Amino acid sequence: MKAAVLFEYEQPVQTVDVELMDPKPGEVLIKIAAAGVCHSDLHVIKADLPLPVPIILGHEGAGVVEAVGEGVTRVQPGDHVVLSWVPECGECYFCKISRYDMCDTAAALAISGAQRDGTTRFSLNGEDVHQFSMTGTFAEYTTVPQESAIPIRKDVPLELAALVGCGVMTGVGAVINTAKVRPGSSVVVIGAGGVGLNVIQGAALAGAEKIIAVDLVDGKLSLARTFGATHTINAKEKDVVMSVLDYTDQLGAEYAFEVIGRPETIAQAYNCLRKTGTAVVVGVAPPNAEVSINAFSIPSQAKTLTGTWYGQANPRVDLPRLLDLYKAGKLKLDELMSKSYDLSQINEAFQDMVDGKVARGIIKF
Ligand code: COD
Ligand code: ZN
Repeated sequence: MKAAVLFEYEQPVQTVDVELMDPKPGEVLIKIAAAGVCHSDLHVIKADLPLPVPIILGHEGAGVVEAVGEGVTRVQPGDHVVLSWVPECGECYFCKISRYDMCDTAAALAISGAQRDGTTRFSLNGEDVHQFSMTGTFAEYTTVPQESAIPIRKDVPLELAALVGCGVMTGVGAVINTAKVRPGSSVVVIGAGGVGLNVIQGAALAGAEKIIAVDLVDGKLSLARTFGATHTINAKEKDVVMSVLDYTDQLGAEYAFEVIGRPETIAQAYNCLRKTGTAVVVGVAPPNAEVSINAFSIPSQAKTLTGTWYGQANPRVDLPRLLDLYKAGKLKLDELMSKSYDLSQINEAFQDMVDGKVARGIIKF
Protein backbone atom coordinates (compact mmCIF):
# COMPACT_ATOMS: atom_id res chain seq x y z
CA MET A 1 0.00 0.00 0.00
CA LYS A 2 1.05 3.57 -0.66
CA ALA A 3 1.77 6.24 1.92
CA ALA A 4 3.34 9.71 1.89
CA VAL A 5 6.39 9.52 4.11
CA LEU A 6 8.63 12.26 5.47
CA PHE A 7 12.14 10.80 5.61
CA GLU A 8 14.07 13.94 6.45
CA TYR A 9 13.05 17.36 7.81
CA GLU A 10 12.81 20.18 5.27
CA GLN A 11 12.67 17.66 2.41
CA PRO A 12 9.72 16.84 0.14
CA VAL A 13 7.44 14.06 1.27
CA GLN A 14 7.82 10.85 -0.76
CA THR A 15 4.98 8.57 -1.82
CA VAL A 16 6.26 5.03 -1.34
CA ASP A 17 5.05 1.47 -0.73
CA VAL A 18 4.98 0.63 2.96
CA GLU A 19 3.92 -2.39 4.98
CA LEU A 20 1.14 -2.28 7.53
CA MET A 21 0.54 -4.88 10.26
CA ASP A 22 -2.85 -6.19 11.29
CA PRO A 23 -4.49 -4.16 14.04
CA LYS A 24 -3.49 -5.15 17.58
CA PRO A 25 -5.98 -5.37 20.46
CA GLY A 26 -7.98 -2.16 20.76
CA GLU A 27 -6.95 -0.97 17.29
CA VAL A 28 -8.83 -0.39 14.07
CA LEU A 29 -7.73 -0.73 10.44
CA ILE A 30 -9.21 2.01 8.28
CA LYS A 31 -9.34 2.38 4.51
CA ILE A 32 -8.79 6.11 4.10
CA ALA A 33 -11.14 7.83 1.66
CA ALA A 34 -9.88 11.39 2.03
CA ALA A 35 -7.35 13.36 4.04
CA GLY A 36 -7.08 17.10 4.58
CA VAL A 37 -3.78 18.96 4.33
CA CYS A 38 -3.21 21.06 7.44
CA HIS A 39 -0.48 23.54 8.28
CA SER A 40 0.49 21.36 11.25
CA ASP A 41 1.72 18.71 8.79
CA LEU A 42 4.01 21.38 7.43
CA HIS A 43 5.13 22.23 10.97
CA VAL A 44 6.41 18.65 11.21
CA ILE A 45 8.26 18.94 7.90
CA LYS A 46 9.90 22.14 9.16
CA ALA A 47 10.70 20.47 12.53
CA ASP A 48 8.65 23.09 14.40
CA LEU A 49 6.78 20.09 15.75
CA PRO A 50 9.75 17.77 16.21
CA LEU A 51 8.47 14.24 15.60
CA PRO A 52 10.56 11.17 14.78
CA VAL A 53 11.17 10.36 11.10
CA PRO A 54 10.42 8.49 8.95
CA ILE A 55 6.82 9.41 9.58
CA ILE A 56 3.51 9.24 7.73
CA LEU A 57 1.99 12.70 7.97
CA GLY A 58 -1.69 13.63 7.85
CA HIS A 59 -3.96 13.81 10.89
CA GLU A 60 -7.21 14.95 9.27
CA GLY A 61 -9.05 12.16 7.51
CA ALA A 62 -12.09 9.96 7.11
CA GLY A 63 -12.64 6.46 5.81
CA VAL A 64 -14.29 3.10 6.30
CA VAL A 65 -13.45 0.55 8.97
CA GLU A 66 -11.85 -2.44 7.26
CA ALA A 67 -11.04 -4.62 10.27
CA VAL A 68 -10.93 -4.40 14.03
CA GLY A 69 -8.53 -5.84 16.59
CA GLU A 70 -9.46 -7.88 19.64
CA GLY A 71 -11.62 -6.11 22.20
CA VAL A 72 -12.74 -3.29 19.93
CA THR A 73 -16.24 -2.24 20.93
CA ARG A 74 -16.67 1.24 19.50
CA VAL A 75 -16.78 0.44 15.78
CA GLN A 76 -17.22 -2.47 13.39
CA PRO A 77 -16.20 -3.18 9.79
CA GLY A 78 -18.16 -1.06 7.33
CA ASP A 79 -18.63 1.88 9.72
CA HIS A 80 -17.78 5.30 8.37
CA VAL A 81 -15.35 7.05 10.66
CA VAL A 82 -13.64 10.38 11.00
CA LEU A 83 -10.27 10.32 12.71
CA SER A 84 -9.55 12.10 15.96
CA TRP A 85 -5.87 12.95 16.49
CA VAL A 86 -6.32 13.07 20.26
CA PRO A 87 -7.35 9.52 21.23
CA GLU A 88 -8.15 9.85 24.91
CA CYS A 89 -6.77 7.30 27.38
CA GLY A 90 -9.71 7.76 29.76
CA GLU A 91 -7.44 7.21 32.77
CA CYS A 92 -5.26 10.29 33.24
CA TYR A 93 -6.23 13.22 35.44
CA PHE A 94 -7.44 15.31 32.48
CA CYS A 95 -9.59 12.52 31.05
CA LYS A 96 -11.10 12.05 34.49
CA ILE A 97 -12.18 15.70 34.52
CA SER A 98 -13.51 15.23 30.94
CA ARG A 99 -10.82 17.42 29.37
CA TYR A 100 -10.02 14.85 26.69
CA ASP A 101 -8.20 17.50 24.63
CA MET A 102 -5.57 17.64 27.37
CA CYS A 103 -5.10 13.84 27.67
CA ASP A 104 -1.55 13.31 28.93
CA THR A 105 -1.17 9.93 27.26
CA ALA A 106 -2.31 11.16 23.86
CA ALA A 107 0.11 14.10 24.07
CA ALA A 108 3.05 11.86 24.91
CA LEU A 109 2.16 9.36 22.20
CA ALA A 110 1.70 12.09 19.62
CA ILE A 111 5.29 13.15 20.18
CA SER A 112 6.55 9.58 20.06
CA GLY A 113 4.98 8.87 16.66
CA ALA A 114 4.12 5.38 17.92
CA GLN A 115 0.96 3.51 18.94
CA ARG A 116 -0.11 2.90 22.55
CA ASP A 117 2.29 0.01 23.14
CA GLY A 118 5.23 2.13 22.01
CA THR A 119 5.72 0.29 18.71
CA THR A 120 4.85 1.27 15.15
CA ARG A 121 2.42 -0.45 12.78
CA PHE A 122 4.06 0.69 9.55
CA SER A 123 7.44 -0.36 8.22
CA LEU A 124 9.60 0.03 5.14
CA ASN A 125 12.35 -2.46 4.38
CA GLY A 126 12.24 -3.58 8.00
CA GLU A 127 12.59 -0.05 9.36
CA ASP A 128 9.87 1.44 11.60
CA VAL A 129 7.70 4.15 10.05
CA HIS A 130 5.92 6.43 12.53
CA GLN A 131 2.47 8.03 12.37
CA PHE A 132 1.52 11.63 13.05
CA SER A 133 -0.52 11.69 16.28
CA MET A 134 -1.30 7.97 16.01
CA THR A 135 -3.23 8.72 12.81
CA GLY A 136 -1.15 9.13 9.61
CA THR A 137 -3.90 9.79 7.10
CA PHE A 138 -1.71 10.34 4.01
CA ALA A 139 -1.89 6.59 3.41
CA GLU A 140 -4.27 4.23 1.65
CA TYR A 141 -4.86 2.38 4.92
CA THR A 142 -3.98 3.22 8.48
CA THR A 143 -4.25 1.60 11.88
CA VAL A 144 -5.33 3.69 14.84
CA PRO A 145 -6.49 3.19 18.44
CA GLN A 146 -10.26 2.73 18.57
CA GLU A 147 -10.50 6.07 20.43
CA SER A 148 -9.29 7.74 17.21
CA ALA A 149 -12.00 6.16 15.07
CA ILE A 150 -15.15 8.19 15.59
CA PRO A 151 -18.21 6.61 13.94
CA ILE A 152 -20.26 9.04 11.88
CA ARG A 153 -23.46 9.17 9.83
CA LYS A 154 -23.13 7.71 6.33
CA ASP A 155 -24.91 10.45 4.42
CA VAL A 156 -22.03 12.93 4.45
CA PRO A 157 -19.40 12.42 1.73
CA LEU A 158 -16.20 11.19 3.37
CA GLU A 159 -14.13 13.91 1.70
CA LEU A 160 -16.18 16.50 3.57
CA ALA A 161 -16.36 14.50 6.78
CA ALA A 162 -12.54 14.42 6.81
CA LEU A 163 -12.47 18.17 7.32
CA VAL A 164 -14.17 18.07 10.70
CA GLY A 165 -11.39 15.84 12.06
CA CYS A 166 -8.98 18.74 12.49
CA GLY A 167 -9.62 22.11 10.89
CA VAL A 168 -13.32 22.46 11.62
CA MET A 169 -13.14 21.01 15.13
CA THR A 170 -10.12 23.11 16.04
CA GLY A 171 -11.61 26.34 14.72
CA VAL A 172 -15.27 26.00 15.67
CA GLY A 173 -14.33 24.43 19.01
CA ALA A 174 -12.05 27.36 19.89
CA VAL A 175 -15.08 29.63 19.61
CA ILE A 176 -17.82 27.45 21.09
CA ASN A 177 -15.96 25.34 23.64
CA THR A 178 -13.06 27.57 24.70
CA ALA A 179 -14.10 31.21 24.28
CA LYS A 180 -17.85 30.54 24.54
CA VAL A 181 -18.47 33.57 22.33
CA ARG A 182 -21.76 35.25 23.17
CA PRO A 183 -24.33 36.38 20.61
CA GLY A 184 -23.89 40.01 19.59
CA SER A 185 -20.20 40.20 20.40
CA SER A 186 -17.22 41.41 18.39
CA VAL A 187 -14.54 38.96 17.32
CA VAL A 188 -11.14 39.35 15.65
CA VAL A 189 -9.61 36.37 13.84
CA ILE A 190 -5.93 36.73 12.93
CA GLY A 191 -5.03 34.21 10.21
CA ALA A 192 -7.77 33.16 7.78
CA GLY A 193 -6.31 29.82 6.69
CA GLY A 194 -7.95 26.41 6.85
CA VAL A 195 -8.37 26.64 10.61
CA GLY A 196 -8.97 30.41 10.83
CA LEU A 197 -11.90 30.18 8.39
CA ASN A 198 -13.47 27.75 10.82
CA VAL A 199 -12.96 30.15 13.71
CA ILE A 200 -14.80 32.66 11.54
CA GLN A 201 -17.68 30.33 10.81
CA GLY A 202 -17.75 29.29 14.47
CA ALA A 203 -18.12 32.95 15.44
CA ALA A 204 -20.94 33.33 12.92
CA LEU A 205 -22.59 30.21 14.33
CA ALA A 206 -22.29 31.68 17.84
CA GLY A 207 -24.08 34.81 16.69
CA ALA A 208 -21.19 37.28 16.81
CA GLU A 209 -22.19 40.64 15.39
CA LYS A 210 -18.79 41.80 14.15
CA ILE A 211 -16.30 39.32 12.78
CA ILE A 212 -13.07 41.00 11.76
CA ALA A 213 -10.73 38.78 9.71
CA VAL A 214 -7.02 39.57 9.42
CA ASP A 215 -4.66 38.05 6.87
CA LEU A 216 -1.85 39.00 4.49
CA VAL A 217 -3.52 37.55 1.40
CA ASP A 218 -6.52 39.27 -0.21
CA GLY A 219 -7.83 35.94 -1.51
CA LYS A 220 -7.99 34.65 2.08
CA LEU A 221 -9.87 37.74 3.13
CA SER A 222 -12.52 37.26 0.47
CA LEU A 223 -12.88 33.62 1.54
CA ALA A 224 -13.21 34.94 5.09
CA ARG A 225 -16.26 36.95 3.97
CA THR A 226 -17.80 33.77 2.54
CA PHE A 227 -17.41 32.17 5.96
CA GLY A 228 -19.03 35.07 7.80
CA ALA A 229 -16.46 37.83 8.27
CA THR A 230 -18.11 41.25 8.36
CA HIS A 231 -14.86 43.25 8.18
CA THR A 232 -11.42 42.43 6.83
CA ILE A 233 -7.94 43.82 7.42
CA ASN A 234 -4.95 43.14 5.22
CA ALA A 235 -2.11 43.28 7.76
CA LYS A 236 0.34 44.15 4.99
CA GLU A 237 -1.52 47.37 4.34
CA LYS A 238 -2.98 48.46 7.65
CA ASP A 239 -2.13 48.54 11.32
CA VAL A 240 -4.20 45.72 12.79
CA VAL A 241 -4.79 47.10 16.28
CA MET A 242 -5.69 50.59 15.02
CA SER A 243 -8.09 49.15 12.45
CA VAL A 244 -9.79 46.95 15.04
CA LEU A 245 -10.27 50.00 17.27
CA ASP A 246 -11.83 51.84 14.31
CA TYR A 247 -14.25 48.97 13.71
CA THR A 248 -15.26 48.71 17.38
CA ASP A 249 -16.04 52.29 18.43
CA GLN A 250 -12.46 52.65 19.74
CA LEU A 251 -13.17 49.99 22.38
CA GLY A 252 -11.36 46.99 20.94
CA ALA A 253 -12.88 43.55 20.38
CA GLU A 254 -14.44 41.31 22.99
CA TYR A 255 -12.70 38.24 21.62
CA ALA A 256 -9.57 37.74 19.51
CA PHE A 257 -8.22 34.49 18.07
CA GLU A 258 -4.68 33.92 16.87
CA VAL A 259 -4.66 31.19 14.25
CA ILE A 260 -1.12 31.33 12.90
CA GLY A 261 1.36 30.48 15.66
CA ARG A 262 3.65 33.54 15.80
CA PRO A 263 4.61 35.53 18.91
CA GLU A 264 3.91 38.87 17.20
CA THR A 265 0.40 37.93 16.15
CA ILE A 266 -0.33 36.45 19.59
CA ALA A 267 0.59 39.81 21.13
CA GLN A 268 -1.50 41.50 18.44
CA ALA A 269 -4.53 39.41 19.41
CA TYR A 270 -4.13 40.48 23.05
CA ASN A 271 -3.67 44.12 22.02
CA CYS A 272 -6.84 44.08 19.88
CA LEU A 273 -8.99 43.43 22.94
CA ARG A 274 -11.06 45.85 24.89
CA LYS A 275 -10.74 45.76 28.69
CA THR A 276 -12.11 42.42 30.02
CA GLY A 277 -11.78 40.81 26.57
CA THR A 278 -10.53 37.30 25.87
CA ALA A 279 -7.75 36.29 23.49
CA VAL A 280 -7.54 32.64 22.48
CA VAL A 281 -4.34 31.29 20.96
CA VAL A 282 -4.92 28.47 18.47
CA GLY A 283 -1.60 28.61 16.61
CA VAL A 284 1.42 26.86 18.05
CA ALA A 285 4.60 28.93 17.95
CA PRO A 286 8.05 27.25 17.82
CA PRO A 287 9.01 25.58 21.13
CA ASN A 288 11.25 28.35 22.51
CA ALA A 289 9.27 31.36 21.32
CA GLU A 290 8.18 33.95 23.90
CA VAL A 291 5.42 36.54 23.71
CA SER A 292 5.84 40.09 24.91
CA ILE A 293 2.82 41.87 26.37
CA ASN A 294 2.63 44.99 28.46
CA ALA A 295 2.70 43.98 32.13
CA PHE A 296 0.77 47.01 33.38
CA SER A 297 -2.16 46.08 31.15
CA ILE A 298 -2.59 42.70 32.82
CA PRO A 299 -4.23 43.92 36.04
CA SER A 300 -5.42 47.28 34.77
CA GLN A 301 -7.29 45.93 31.73
CA ALA A 302 -8.37 42.58 33.21
CA LYS A 303 -8.09 40.73 29.93
CA THR A 304 -7.85 36.95 29.56
CA LEU A 305 -5.15 35.30 27.46
CA THR A 306 -5.75 31.61 27.00
CA GLY A 307 -5.11 28.78 24.59
CA THR A 308 -7.03 25.98 22.98
CA TRP A 309 -6.05 22.58 21.69
CA TYR A 310 -8.17 20.63 19.20
CA GLY A 311 -11.04 22.99 19.88
CA GLN A 312 -11.28 21.60 23.41
CA ALA A 313 -13.09 18.70 21.83
CA ASN A 314 -14.88 15.76 23.24
CA PRO A 315 -14.48 14.03 19.87
CA ARG A 316 -17.17 11.37 20.28
CA VAL A 317 -19.76 14.05 20.93
CA ASP A 318 -18.44 17.01 18.96
CA LEU A 319 -17.33 15.46 15.64
CA PRO A 320 -20.71 13.84 14.84
CA ARG A 321 -22.44 17.03 15.99
CA LEU A 322 -20.45 19.10 13.49
CA LEU A 323 -21.67 16.81 10.71
CA ASP A 324 -25.24 17.21 11.96
CA LEU A 325 -24.75 20.98 11.71
CA TYR A 326 -23.51 20.52 8.15
CA LYS A 327 -26.59 18.49 7.24
CA ALA A 328 -28.76 21.16 8.84
CA GLY A 329 -27.18 23.74 6.50
CA LYS A 330 -25.53 25.59 9.37
CA LEU A 331 -21.89 24.70 8.77
CA LYS A 332 -19.93 25.18 5.55
CA LEU A 333 -17.84 22.22 4.44
CA ASP A 334 -18.16 22.27 0.64
CA GLU A 335 -16.69 25.78 0.52
CA LEU A 336 -13.69 24.66 2.57
CA MET A 337 -12.59 22.02 0.12
CA SER A 338 -10.99 24.18 -2.54
CA LYS A 339 -8.97 21.56 -4.37
CA SER A 340 -8.38 17.82 -4.37
CA TYR A 341 -5.20 15.94 -5.14
CA ASP A 342 -3.86 12.43 -5.61
CA LEU A 343 -1.55 11.19 -2.90
CA SER A 344 1.39 11.55 -5.31
CA GLN A 345 0.63 15.31 -5.53
CA ILE A 346 1.07 15.85 -1.81
CA ASN A 347 4.00 18.26 -2.14
CA GLU A 348 2.00 20.36 -4.58
CA ALA A 349 -0.81 20.43 -2.01
CA PHE A 350 1.61 21.76 0.62
CA GLN A 351 2.90 24.39 -1.79
CA ASP A 352 -0.65 25.55 -2.61
CA MET A 353 -1.30 25.96 1.12
CA VAL A 354 1.89 27.98 1.60
CA ASP A 355 1.02 30.14 -1.42
CA GLY A 356 -2.41 30.83 0.04
CA LYS A 357 -4.18 29.27 -2.96
CA VAL A 358 -6.54 26.98 -1.04
CA ALA A 359 -8.85 27.05 1.98
CA ARG A 360 -8.21 23.35 2.48
CA GLY A 361 -6.61 20.93 0.07
CA ILE A 362 -7.90 17.36 0.19
CA ILE A 363 -6.07 14.20 -0.79
CA LYS A 364 -8.58 11.79 -2.32
CA PHE A 365 -7.95 8.05 -2.46
N1 COD B 1 -0.74 38.27 9.80
C1 COD B 1 -1.92 37.84 9.32
N2 COD B 1 -2.09 36.64 8.70
C2 COD B 1 -1.01 35.87 8.55
C3 COD B 1 0.26 36.25 9.02
C4 COD B 1 0.38 37.52 9.67
N3 COD B 1 1.53 37.96 10.16
N4 COD B 1 1.14 35.26 8.75
C5 COD B 1 0.43 34.28 8.12
N5 COD B 1 -0.86 34.65 7.98
C6 COD B 1 -1.96 33.90 7.40
C7 COD B 1 -1.63 33.17 6.11
O1 COD B 1 -1.73 34.01 4.98
C8 COD B 1 -2.69 32.07 6.10
O2 COD B 1 -3.87 32.44 5.43
C9 COD B 1 -2.99 31.83 7.58
O3 COD B 1 -2.32 32.88 8.29
C10 COD B 1 -2.49 30.47 8.06
O4 COD B 1 -3.29 29.51 7.46
P1 COD B 1 -2.83 28.07 6.89
O5 COD B 1 -3.95 27.58 6.02
O6 COD B 1 -1.48 28.17 6.33
O7 COD B 1 -2.76 27.20 8.21
P2 COD B 1 -3.88 26.31 8.95
O8 COD B 1 -5.10 27.13 9.13
O9 COD B 1 -4.00 24.99 8.28
O10 COD B 1 -3.18 26.03 10.35
C11 COD B 1 -3.05 27.03 11.28
C12 COD B 1 -2.58 26.48 12.66
C13 COD B 1 -2.53 27.67 13.59
C14 COD B 1 -3.57 25.46 13.20
C15 COD B 1 -1.21 25.78 12.52
O11 COD B 1 -0.31 26.59 11.86
C16 COD B 1 -0.64 25.43 13.89
O12 COD B 1 -0.19 26.25 14.65
N6 COD B 1 -0.61 24.16 14.17
C17 COD B 1 -0.09 23.67 15.39
C18 COD B 1 -1.21 23.37 16.30
C19 COD B 1 -1.49 21.95 16.17
O13 COD B 1 -0.66 21.10 16.20
N7 COD B 1 -2.72 21.69 16.00
C20 COD B 1 -3.01 20.37 15.79
C21 COD B 1 -3.37 20.06 14.42
S1 COD B 1 -3.98 21.41 13.58
ZN1 ZN C 1 -4.45 20.01 11.76
